[in-house]
Amino acid sequence: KFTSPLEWSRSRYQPPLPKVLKGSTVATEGESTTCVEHVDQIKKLFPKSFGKPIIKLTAGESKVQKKPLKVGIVLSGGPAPGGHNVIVGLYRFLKKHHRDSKLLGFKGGLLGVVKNDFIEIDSEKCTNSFNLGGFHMLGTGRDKIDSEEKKEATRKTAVKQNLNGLVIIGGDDSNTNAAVVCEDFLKHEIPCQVIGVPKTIDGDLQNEYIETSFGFDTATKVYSELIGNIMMDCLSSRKYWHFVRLMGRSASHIALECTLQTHPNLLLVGEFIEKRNVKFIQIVNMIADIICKRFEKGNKKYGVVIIPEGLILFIPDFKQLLDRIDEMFGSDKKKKDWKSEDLIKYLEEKKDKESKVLFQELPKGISSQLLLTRDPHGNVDVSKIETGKLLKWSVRKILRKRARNIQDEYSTSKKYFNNWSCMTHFFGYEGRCGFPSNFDCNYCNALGHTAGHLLAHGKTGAMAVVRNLTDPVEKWVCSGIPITAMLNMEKRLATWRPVIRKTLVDLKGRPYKTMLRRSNEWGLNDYYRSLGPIQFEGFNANSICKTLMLNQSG
Ligand code: FBP
Repeated sequence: KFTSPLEWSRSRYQPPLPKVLKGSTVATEGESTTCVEHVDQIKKLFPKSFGKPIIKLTAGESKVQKKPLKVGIVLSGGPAPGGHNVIVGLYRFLKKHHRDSKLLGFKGGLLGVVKNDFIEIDSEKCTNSFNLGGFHMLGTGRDKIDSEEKKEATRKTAVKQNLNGLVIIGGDDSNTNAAVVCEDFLKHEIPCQVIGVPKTIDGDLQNEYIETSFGFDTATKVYSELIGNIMMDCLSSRKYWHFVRLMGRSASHIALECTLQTHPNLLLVGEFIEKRNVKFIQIVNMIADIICKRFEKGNKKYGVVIIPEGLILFIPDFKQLLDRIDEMFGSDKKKKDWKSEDLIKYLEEKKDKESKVLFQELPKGISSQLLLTRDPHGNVDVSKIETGKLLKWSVRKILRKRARNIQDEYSTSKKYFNNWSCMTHFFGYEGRCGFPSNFDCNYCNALGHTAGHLLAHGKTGAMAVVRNLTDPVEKWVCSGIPITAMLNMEKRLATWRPVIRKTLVDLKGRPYKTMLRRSNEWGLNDYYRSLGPIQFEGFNANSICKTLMLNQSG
């Protein structure tokens, strides 16, 4: 059952519950909601669920009938530490609500719901996965319920299983899908409520209602440990630069959090690059400058650069190229195997000389990665694009050019620039299934219970939300927020679709400004910080990521 002593010992950890969730609750309706933007379109697409009020849970005498509930749960999208605790939290709530309640776990993401493929969750499964990483109890997937056939199959599953509720644990795209399924159930009068749960290590599912998504805290702790280890190696061997690319799709939240934790020499922030319209060659020069400065001022041949996974989406020249690729994909939706020659022809047709030159100058490996098809939600598969390697290749070219301009054959700079050594790393999948931190264990357990309370109160189309997360768990506030309140229209694969708006790094926000204030001294000095592994006991066991602390302070 348990593969290591630590798994066994973690499974015994008992997350404290917020006071409000300990007994029976009252669900009060607050102010009604609208959406983030494009009100008319969203209203039209979600006529039944648009504009519902916020639901606040408070402790009190519940008027809810104690009848058994049959609920389905599904994990959707990329794994994030803590997912199992949402399932266990919900299971424990349901059993407490009525001992004949049942929880079905649909397998392999939303496709499991479409195919009516599930397991029944029991107390043994819960004990074996409580406080442990991974999504393997059910598996996950990136399928969407978008076509009429899939919607019909989903309705059939809900009716066949006699489900009172369906809980969808996912990121922005999966929760958008939860809103779509809810609307479809309401339209067809299927008596199955739909509740979403905010998951993603990326940290971009945060907004005026959601303080953070679960998984971000643990994933950034795992990456920070690895970065700290690399930094200590830097200080020891003093001969390599390390380019560390960190997961997080488009937003740079993960990279920013790990920078605040470990103090690398340079962080590239996608959102800044977009705002200032910084071209690719300028980024390369920026990195080369710091490499030269560290060598010339401190004889330092080493350093650490943090690169967000989605950087490429923000670089204006690459953005233009990627938009062209999307346009090309959209021009023939059936074609799957697009080749470099197709793109070059397309760019010639569009008279886009700049994108053509950029594409042709790229190393072969990278250009073919740009042509990989998009995920079912229309997202560029940035985890497969090796931006770190592209930057290493480009920086080396620039440094050699700089070396050629140094006349003195005996110059130490000339020798160093010609022989500059760099290692590239990609930390992504390493962080998605780690042992959840105490914070994520507690948060996910509370989210599971909150989802249960919302279902028991007959609510639908809401996301389970837990707030005041920097306070002691006892004081956390739990509610349900209509998912439609977070929607807007966005262009994906050349088509406008309703989606939850992702929150990118706010360049006026505290986390970014804190990093900016220190960036010069971190650049030239070695103020590296080594965090070590996640701690589950002792004074640091309940530490919370800096992004959340800074966002909530003041
Ligand atoms: P979610 O948004 O579904 O949580 O996924 C996040 C993520 O881990 C991204 O950071 C990454 O770009 C992507 O998943 C990788 O996807 P895949 O698992 O399909 O390779």
